[in-house]
Amino acid sequence: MSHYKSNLRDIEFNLFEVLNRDEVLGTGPFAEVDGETAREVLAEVDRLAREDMAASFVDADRNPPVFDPQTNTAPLPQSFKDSYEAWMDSEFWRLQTMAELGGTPAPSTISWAIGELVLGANPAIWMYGAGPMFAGVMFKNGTERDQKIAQLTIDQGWVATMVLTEPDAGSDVGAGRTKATPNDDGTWNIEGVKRFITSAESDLSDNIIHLVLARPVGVEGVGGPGTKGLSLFVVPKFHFDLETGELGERNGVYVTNVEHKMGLKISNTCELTFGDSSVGGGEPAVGYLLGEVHDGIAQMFQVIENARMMVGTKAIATLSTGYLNALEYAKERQQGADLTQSGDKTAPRVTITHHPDVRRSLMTQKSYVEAMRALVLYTASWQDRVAMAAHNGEEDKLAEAVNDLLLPIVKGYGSERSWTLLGTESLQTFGGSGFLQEYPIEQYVRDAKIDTLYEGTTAIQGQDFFFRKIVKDQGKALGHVAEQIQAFIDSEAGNGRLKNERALLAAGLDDAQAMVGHLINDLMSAQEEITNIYKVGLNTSRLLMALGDVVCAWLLLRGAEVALEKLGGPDGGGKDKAFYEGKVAAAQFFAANVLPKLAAERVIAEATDLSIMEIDEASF
Ligand code: ST9
Ligand code: FAD
Repeated sequence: MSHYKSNLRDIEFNLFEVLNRDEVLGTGPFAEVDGETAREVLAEVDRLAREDMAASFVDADRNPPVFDPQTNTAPLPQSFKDSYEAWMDSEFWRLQTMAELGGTPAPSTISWAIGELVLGANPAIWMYGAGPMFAGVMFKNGTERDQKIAQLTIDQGWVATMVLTEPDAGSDVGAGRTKATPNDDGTWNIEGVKRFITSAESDLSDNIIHLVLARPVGVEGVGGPGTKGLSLFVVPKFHFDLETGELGERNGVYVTNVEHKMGLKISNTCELTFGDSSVGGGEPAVGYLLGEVHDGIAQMFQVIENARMMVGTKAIATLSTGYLNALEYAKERQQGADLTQSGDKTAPRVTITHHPDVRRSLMTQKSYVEAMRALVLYTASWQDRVAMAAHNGEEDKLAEAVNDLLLPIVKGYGSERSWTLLGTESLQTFGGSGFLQEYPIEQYVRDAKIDTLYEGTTAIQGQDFFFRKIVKDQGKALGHVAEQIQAFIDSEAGNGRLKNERALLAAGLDDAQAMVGHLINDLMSAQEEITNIYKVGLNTSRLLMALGDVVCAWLLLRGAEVALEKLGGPDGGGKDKAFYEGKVAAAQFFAANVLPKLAAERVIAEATDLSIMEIDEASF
């Protein structure tokens, strides 16, 4: 039986009962994907994920690819290749592919619902399979030449990569030293060493397209310091005929190492060497400037935004299957007597679901998972709005800004909460058995840790959230979301059943807004006393987590409102009665157990001083 336990019912609850996606499906840019089609696709991807894609999850971890320094290759095990093929052959990736490139675009909400299923079953499949999405970035930003490369990438099934990181340029991408020198024929020679590049080598496709940030040299007006001096180059593993895609000579970009990792081992993480005469055949690494414009970091951020959404969704998908595995175990494992009979040594043994602390743990997992699934799909609903406006030749600035605001919550909050809860609650539910490879949780914990690290660590997400998404945006997007939350607080949502929860939400929102205000004051005071900016830096991650809790609580309560309506309907929720009661219980639990903690976070933020910045390093 497969490791992967999906929750299609809750995905559909969000899509169709809360976010009313039937209103957008089959319309405008999504004309080809109506509600019925979307439901059928979700059901089929769910099956594929649980069966074919999940099938190689364990084998791929126990028999990871091995780097061969003689050939600079790292082939993948057949079991994983079978799972990958099952996904690619299904062609459902066309729902995330531009129409101009042969795709059938679905709303982002549907795409990320599909994403959850694939990422929960076997995350590396989504990553190796992202070629068509990368092609979209090449197509949108590219010249006619780049657009042909984009089409070939899809038609030939080529894997693609995002290449930013260097040994001395991780979070600080602008410190990158890889350089690009122009050739007479308009191409560029790339030289340098990149580190930690996902999917940079495999035997899944006969070519690999690298999107590489490098600094142009010898060209006036470009290539200055920092991220703004970087340009984006398309660098193939093999040269090819632009019209037919037929492969030609080897290009001088070689994988020179594959990392040994804690988890997610099937996803090759590579050192990538460009244009080194002592590596491979010593060829130059020839690249094409994307779009023939030097706008690298902005172009790369189109990829990064998608990848940050992907990482958050991956983390949350893993927590979801972690919780459902833990729940199944807890329903079967018998241990101890019911607490009310603990004095009676002959009392019958009960399943551990009878123990209050196990119930607390299970409901903690359930409420966070459902909150964060709602967060992913709510965020995606803003992306739907962006796409619908674009289809009408318009820009929806508010939708763009709210999506931007929510992305670091999806990525930073989603990955931190998921990874932590997988260890402290999901694994813990299994007792000692959780530590064994017999159950999938230990692999989940290892595979999910990376989510707090790549695509910008949590610290970077916190800074992005405060400085860019709140301060630079002048609080517009945050103000809009806060207004929506306030309107819910002021409403009669839940018909009296959610009164206490709305009060808790009001207090949580007040605490989080006070933290924002306090950080802004600290930031302003830095104009007089520059070291006060440290006080901001000491609290940006805290703020990200606090606002994540508030948004999640609100989304859970909105779901509870819908569930209460169903329960109050003529059939009392019908066959879904237990499901809807679970929705209400999770929202109430989250409000009661998570929101009160924000008062303490606020006190800590408001009391922040500079003492830890002033203490000598030797005293750490
Ligand atoms: C990695 C990969 O870790 C891990 C998994 C790979 C799996 C790959 C496959 C799956 C992905 C599929 C994707 C397919 C693509 C699909 C697309 C579909 C459409 N938002 O603040 P400044 C820009 S990869 C937008 O001064 P610094 C902006 O242009 C490695 N743009 O920054 C800005 O200019 P302006 C990941 C943003 O101080 C300019 O940058 N590595 C944003 O120079 C400069 O901004 C990282 O993530 C934003 N949020 O540099 C690095 N932020 O202001 C983490 C910046 O004029 N480090 N821009 O608009 C950071 O993010 C740093 O904060 C920094 C700082 C590098 C941005
Ligand atoms: P550092 O930047 O050295 O950070 C170390 C610590 O310092 C972190 O805790 C960080 O939060 C903190 N820190 C650093 N700067 C600041 C700051 N200014 N303020 C506060 N705290 C700070 N990169 C790619 O380009 N493409 C890929 O496909 C890719 N895939 C990856 C796959 C894996 C498995 C791994 C491990 C990494 C991958 N990366 C990839 C690189 C990844 O994005 C970086 O590891 C990440 O951005 C962090 O950089 P770093 O490891 O150099 O850590």
